[in-house]
Amino acid sequence: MNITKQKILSDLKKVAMIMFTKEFIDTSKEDQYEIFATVIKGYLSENWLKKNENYRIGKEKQVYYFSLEFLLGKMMCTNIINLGLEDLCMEVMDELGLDLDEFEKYDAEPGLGNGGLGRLAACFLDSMASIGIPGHGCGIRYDYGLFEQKIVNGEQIEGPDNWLKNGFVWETKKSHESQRIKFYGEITLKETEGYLTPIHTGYETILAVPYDIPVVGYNNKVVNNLRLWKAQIQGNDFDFNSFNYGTFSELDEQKRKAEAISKLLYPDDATESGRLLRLKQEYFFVSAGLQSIVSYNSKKGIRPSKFPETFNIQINDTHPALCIAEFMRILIDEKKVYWDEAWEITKKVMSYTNHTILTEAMEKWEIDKVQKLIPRVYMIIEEINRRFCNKVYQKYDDWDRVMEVAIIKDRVINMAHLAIVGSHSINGVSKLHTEILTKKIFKNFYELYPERFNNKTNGITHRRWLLKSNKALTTLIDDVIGYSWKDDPNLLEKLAEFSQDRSFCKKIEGIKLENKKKLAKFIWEETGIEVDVNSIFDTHVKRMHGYKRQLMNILHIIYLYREILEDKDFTMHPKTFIFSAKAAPGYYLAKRIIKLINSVGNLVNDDERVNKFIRVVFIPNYSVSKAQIIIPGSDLSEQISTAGMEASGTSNMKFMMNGALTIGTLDGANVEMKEAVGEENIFIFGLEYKELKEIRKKQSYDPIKFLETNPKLKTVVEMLRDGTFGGDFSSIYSHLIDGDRYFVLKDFNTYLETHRKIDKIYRDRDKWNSMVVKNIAKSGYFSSDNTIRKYAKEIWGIDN
Ligand code: 26Y
Repeated sequence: MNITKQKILSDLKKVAMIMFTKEFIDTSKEDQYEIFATVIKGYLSENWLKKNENYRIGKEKQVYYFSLEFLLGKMMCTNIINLGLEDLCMEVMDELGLDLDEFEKYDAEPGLGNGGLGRLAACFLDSMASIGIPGHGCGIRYDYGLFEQKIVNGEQIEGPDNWLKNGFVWETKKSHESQRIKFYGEITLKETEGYLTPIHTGYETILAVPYDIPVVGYNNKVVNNLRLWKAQIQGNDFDFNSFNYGTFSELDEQKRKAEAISKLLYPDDATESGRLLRLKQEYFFVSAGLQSIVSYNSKKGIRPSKFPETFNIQINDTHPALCIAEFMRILIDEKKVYWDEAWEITKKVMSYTNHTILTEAMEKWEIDKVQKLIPRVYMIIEEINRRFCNKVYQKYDDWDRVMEVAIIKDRVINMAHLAIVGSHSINGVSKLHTEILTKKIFKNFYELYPERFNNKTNGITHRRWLLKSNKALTTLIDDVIGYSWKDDPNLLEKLAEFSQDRSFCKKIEGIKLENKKKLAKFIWEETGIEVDVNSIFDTHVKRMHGYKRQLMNILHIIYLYREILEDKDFTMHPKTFIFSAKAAPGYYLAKRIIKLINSVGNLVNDDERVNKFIRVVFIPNYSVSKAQIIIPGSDLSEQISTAGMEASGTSNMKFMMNGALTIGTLDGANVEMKEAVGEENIFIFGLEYKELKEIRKKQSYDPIKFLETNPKLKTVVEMLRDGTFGGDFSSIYSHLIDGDRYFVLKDFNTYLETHRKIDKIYRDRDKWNSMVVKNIAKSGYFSSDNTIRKYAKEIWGIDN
């Protein structure tokens, strides 16, 4: 299809007529957005259909990325960029006197994820399409995404994220491909023709209705699919024959119950609460996805034995780990495959990615719940466990060892164990994280199956995080090294030779300043706080969690506050501390830290003696679209997690790509960032994983004793309970004193020193700029295209 300016203009006219029986220019802004987005959707649909047809022929091996979360962010602009229509759309907008940025405000934002894991899934979809791998997402179409955060009196208040309220242009409902999901009931086994056939009675059926979202590849005509399932009552239309008020209200109740499954995203990112509705969600989308994949392949005449050559399923953390058992159920019960063969097929098809080592985030389900909700699947899990335990026993002749790896123990199913036993590949998301998995968390499994474990360091898509969110930088890079880096971000390396080129560095500095101005304006609009664009924008954005140590950052700010007030000769380059973070609604400490940040902010920002040096802002309701403004406008990226606790981190890579320098611990992918840029171009501090391990082993960390030798820090900590900040922060105080597993105080001094060093270097702007350029140059390594190529080659057996 040849798309020209004229064509777009005439399509806008046509679609306006069809949708609103009006001339385009006579419609409202919101309607104009909808018309425009619909026209764009029309342009990608041809390739979407074509790609689907290609897939139907069964030529290429398919990948299905199963994830409970896809944190997509707005899609209009990235679709335009990937379709190669950016310049043309700009021209059209100019001609019509309109503004794309204004249109973008109306673009719904699917925030269907908590944080890193969900955003990674979205980056992976973009990369799979862009490098031409037939990879599709499978998830849930939540009516409500991650809660909307309001800050009232400095505290987080959660509200619903009704992202679908004005509809979602990019999705297409595919009712005819709905699947039936069975919950509850009883199983009896009957032997017929040599098979043990389970008879399932008394079950409830929920209908899973798919909504497809196109995933557009970059300039390559590929459009993959993200399929999100919505839960509905079966036979959505009421049966009017049996209509009477009694059954009507019963039906109403049933409808409400059924739809509850896809009603909302659970807002916990690291504490597993074992809620039944979440288990329902997990089985719901796993079963819907697998049934549709299998029925589709069966229709094409592909036998189960060929499944491993036809498709792979990547399990995003354990949330979809029921895939293992559900796939076995389909193979054995529906496709009549014998257990042993089914098991081999399952292992070849499935692979599992682990995203966290925090014990409280490890999914465990009580067998009573699972047995009741999905009785047949439970039987299969039990059988998988029985066979596996027997094998391990044969190998070690030691039941203690067996119990260490058992899938079921103490009447609880360990989902990670199920995922490992049923997969041919288990990967961590950074070098350090994978090392911790093999040496510690899954040590016993690593001994059993060393060949299954591998590392795949995370990545980010430069299309959203640079092309879309930092146009000025994109254009400058084009001018200096040409365009090819857009297809191959590794070529950003070419920028390294300009790191000593003063005029280039000044241009980089100028772009940063412009982005800081945009961010300053945004901060003003969001918070009413005025910030100085010549100050260092020091940014800490991510979920609020103890291990991410926002607390260390705010303690540092309190420390500076005191120094400024007490030391007449105090001086520093002014700094603006920027925070944005949502806390899980039930995570008390995290919520208190939000309150503390806001309270300290009030004190600091209102005090003229202090605010000439430092200011503190908390931007409410962090989201992908906000990150796209905050990250390009930042100078310094805070990646200060307790070593060993952040599996990878991905915002660290986004900041790097946008020319912010990193202050960070040797944790997650920071380790590899340091390797890539060299230790002189990143500010690394703090205790290392192995050192912390020693301290834990010897139990040699005593915060109270530690504070005795650090009087200044002690005063800062005391301020948490002396009323300085208005509220009661004694819970934070107690947390720090009672053995704090995140070692905030222990790392404080080196953190402070590192900030001092940063202050010095920033004053030598040429040096700073040159470090920035080196970071941008090395950031291509962290492109998710690289990551996905490795998944494809080493896990999915696809050579691209
Ligand atoms: C079980 C449930 C409560 C749960 C829900 C969400 C548990 C964990 C999560 C999310 C985990 C997560 O986002 N992990 C992050 O994954 C990123 C992508 O791999 C990593 O970069 C990041 O370090 C890790 O914390």
